[in-house]
Amino acid sequence: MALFQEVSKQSSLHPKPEGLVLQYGTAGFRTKAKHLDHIMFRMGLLATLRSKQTKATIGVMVTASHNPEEDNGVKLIDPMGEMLKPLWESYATQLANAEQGDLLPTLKDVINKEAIDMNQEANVFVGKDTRYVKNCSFLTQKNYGLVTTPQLHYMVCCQNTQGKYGEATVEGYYRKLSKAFIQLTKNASNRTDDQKHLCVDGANGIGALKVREMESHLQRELQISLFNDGSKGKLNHQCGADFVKVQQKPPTGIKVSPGERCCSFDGDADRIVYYFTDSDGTFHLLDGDKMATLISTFLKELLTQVGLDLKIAVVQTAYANGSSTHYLEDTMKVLPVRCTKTGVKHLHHAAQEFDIGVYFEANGHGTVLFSQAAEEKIQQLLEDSNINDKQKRAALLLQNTVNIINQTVGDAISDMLLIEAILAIKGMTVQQWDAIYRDLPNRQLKVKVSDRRVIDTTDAERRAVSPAGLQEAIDSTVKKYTQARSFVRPSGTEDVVRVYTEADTQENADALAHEVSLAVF
Ligand code: NG1
Ligand code: ZN
Repeated sequence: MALFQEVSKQSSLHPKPEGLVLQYGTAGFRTKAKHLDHIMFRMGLLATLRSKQTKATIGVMVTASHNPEEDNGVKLIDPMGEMLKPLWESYATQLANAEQGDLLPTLKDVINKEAIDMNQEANVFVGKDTRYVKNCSFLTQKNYGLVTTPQLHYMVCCQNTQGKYGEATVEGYYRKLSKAFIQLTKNASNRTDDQKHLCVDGANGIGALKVREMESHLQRELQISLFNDGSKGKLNHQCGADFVKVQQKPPTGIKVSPGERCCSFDGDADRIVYYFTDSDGTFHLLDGDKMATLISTFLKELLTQVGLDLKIAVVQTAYANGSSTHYLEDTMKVLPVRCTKTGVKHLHHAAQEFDIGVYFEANGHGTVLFSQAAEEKIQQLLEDSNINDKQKRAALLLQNTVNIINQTVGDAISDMLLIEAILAIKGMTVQQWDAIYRDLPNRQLKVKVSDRRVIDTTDAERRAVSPAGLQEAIDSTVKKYTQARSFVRPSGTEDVVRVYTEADTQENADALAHEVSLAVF
């Protein structure tokens, strides 16, 4: 078939470096950009097949998120804007690692297994963050150019739901979110300019460009001072959400006064963390756990006000600060609080089991999912002429909250607008939000080992089952400390083992992390 001959010819222009083996991990393929030419080409092919098979639009996002500027990556987005189905992740890995001569048989194998009709039309949306891409030859279909990862997820979902979720354009995205934001903030009385002001660290990435684009839609209800906007600094270097979360300090390149409310995006703007520094110089981080707490509290209060019996839950990972889990389970009683493996797809999946599922990784990646039934009940309530004014106001707040949220994936811009709106409506300062509970001091470390895959875990990654003796060593070390907890797991995106610890003091969390690292090594 001429088509296959053409594929074979084109693919030889994008040769796979000999011996290079890559895996489609939690966030697609990610490695040094110079090794990705063949991957980009092959993922273009796979996206086309996935589109033919699902008879829907598929997304291809070129990004390496919070990784250093030299890295790049690519991931596919499934029809509802969600992560690629696991079986197709394995096809992606097979295709990526096929030697030149095996490429066509591997493609044909996927076509046969999935009974793909090759005459079916394919539709692929492509987007990229600000990283340099040497070869764009695979970008043959609808190319959105520079977009944040969540914007592309959003547009894929809009396209496949015939516009029910919104318009499949970046402008449409700004209009939907900003309209909801303006509606929500109308419920906040007498906001001062200080309350409307927010410092944003754009990580020198795509989020900075997109926040600038969006600003005019916000009618000065949010006034942003943008730092690390990409004009000088390097992407993610000493800045961005990952740096702030892991280093527990403000990014470089940001000038703020004590107490000022700040947030940092990551390189592709699907994560966000908040923070401030108080007058004695102490740094306060408000991470994904604090956001999940604020959002779930807000939603629970609204549900109580309207009298809707919807089941709300919070989904976290092992990295969630113990204080947050304790607060949610024991004080707030948002039940249940679920713990899943690291990686958004696991959290997303667990959150889908509830009427309202609030999911956040501690690192600031998260969103809220509303079941169709939940959205319908909110809509019915708004149409109900028997509800009183207070209920009506709460129902409208719920509806606009649904509209401000990007339910396809964690989204720094959408989460920022939601948090800003909640703080405004509740008349809450960032300090009051921070004081809801106090984080246990914690530490995250990376350990380089010769083969990280020898570590296997269970119980949502909270316990190691191999190598033999490792978990026992961790348990006996943890016992020496107060309020302590620790786990280790192989990273899905870097060639390292991650160590996490919590304890009563920072010194103890650090000392425990050091001891556990030695046990891993
Ligand atoms: P790994 O490298 O598997 O720990 C990291 C983050 C995840 C997730 C992915 C995808 C931590 C500890 N891990 O995964 O939460 O965001 O990257 O980007 O933050
Ligand atoms: Zn990211």
